[in-house]
Amino acid sequence: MTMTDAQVRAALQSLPIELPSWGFGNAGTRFGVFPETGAARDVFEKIEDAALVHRLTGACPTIALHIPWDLPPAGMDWAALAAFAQEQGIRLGAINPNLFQEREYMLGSVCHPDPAVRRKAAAHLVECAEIAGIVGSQQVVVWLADGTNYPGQDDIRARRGRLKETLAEGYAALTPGVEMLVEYKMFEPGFYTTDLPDWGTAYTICQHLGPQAKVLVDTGHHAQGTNIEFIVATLLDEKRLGGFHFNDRRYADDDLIVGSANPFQLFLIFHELINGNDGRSAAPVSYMLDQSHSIEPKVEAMVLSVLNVQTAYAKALLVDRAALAERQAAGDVLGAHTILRDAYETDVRPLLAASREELGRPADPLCVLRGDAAFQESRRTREATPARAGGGGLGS
Ligand code: AFD
Ligand code: MN
Ligand code: MN
Repeated sequence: MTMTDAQVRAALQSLPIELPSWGFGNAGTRFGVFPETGAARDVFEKIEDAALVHRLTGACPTIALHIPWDLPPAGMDWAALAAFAQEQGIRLGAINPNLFQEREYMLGSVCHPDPAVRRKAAAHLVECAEIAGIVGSQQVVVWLADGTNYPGQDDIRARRGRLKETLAEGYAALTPGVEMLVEYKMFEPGFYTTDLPDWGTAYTICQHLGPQAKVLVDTGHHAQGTNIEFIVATLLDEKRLGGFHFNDRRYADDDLIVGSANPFQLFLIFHELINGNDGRSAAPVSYMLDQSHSIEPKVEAMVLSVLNVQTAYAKALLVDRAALAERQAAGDVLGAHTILRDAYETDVRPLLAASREELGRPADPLCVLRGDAAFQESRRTREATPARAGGGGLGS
């Protein structure tokens, strides 16, 4: 017995997918930036582009901000920027501190051997917690570039002690109900150690911090071949899964369009999110994109990413869970496996199109965007006009 199309559409329409402000700007790779005509240049244009993706898909009501890249310009307060976002039809989402770009952070931020640098990092975490409280964000997402490049460079356990102590200062500043999502990453820019390299270290740090701390799973942050859906099931079981930064990868943290390289893994992740919840919808955690589009048209890449997430989710909703449980209990290895495969092989595009039309959105948002002369004109107009002030630093 599987869910009806109407039930699947309702579940799809209840899965908000947060967009990353930094995915709309010209970021590129460490080998160069290939600027896109009309790409967002300031926080206002990032909000405008995210709102366009939401209008086209009906699935993206919030935009994650990166501080200081997305600070309101001088003279504008957070309430005014939040109001600008509301006028565009979306809201401000997760707040992402930047503890990796300033000169002082060369040897780390919260784990740095110099207490003065740790104090600077702690102050930034507190600032971001306060911003989240002001704009009504539900999450502060902490990713650290902290690590070392050589054996002996620093004391591994001492760094862990600094990590706990300094993160706790940011955690203490959280508004009740706001979560600190602790994001791990196997390596980069640290190539000998990373102070938060895997789900286990992130989980234990969350235990030290408290109940408002949960683990953020970035799908590009694992060793080749890691069973990410197993990590998801485990963290769900421990009630410490905070959410996702979705992207896809071939080799490392490639930040490619989610579902573009390994759509089956994305389906299996959603299968565990449904299995670990009520069997009829994915667990209520944060679903965010975290991608960097260096050669892809940015708005189009975001729309395709949203569609890929929804495709995987719709297929996972179609798994016949009763039959699966029965085959599993019977030890029918391939019978159980085939039930998952059947759901995965289902063409859900008609169902997704119907869901979008039910929301008054285009059945094929990519086709609409590609053919939208007004959108292309808006890119040229942007190019011909000065950016509004706002934000600062690389990636802004
Ligand atoms: C980089 C990091 C990490 C972080 C993101 C936004 O690898 O994924 O979440 O920047 O700060 O991709
Ligand atoms: Mn991330
Ligand atoms: Mn990353």
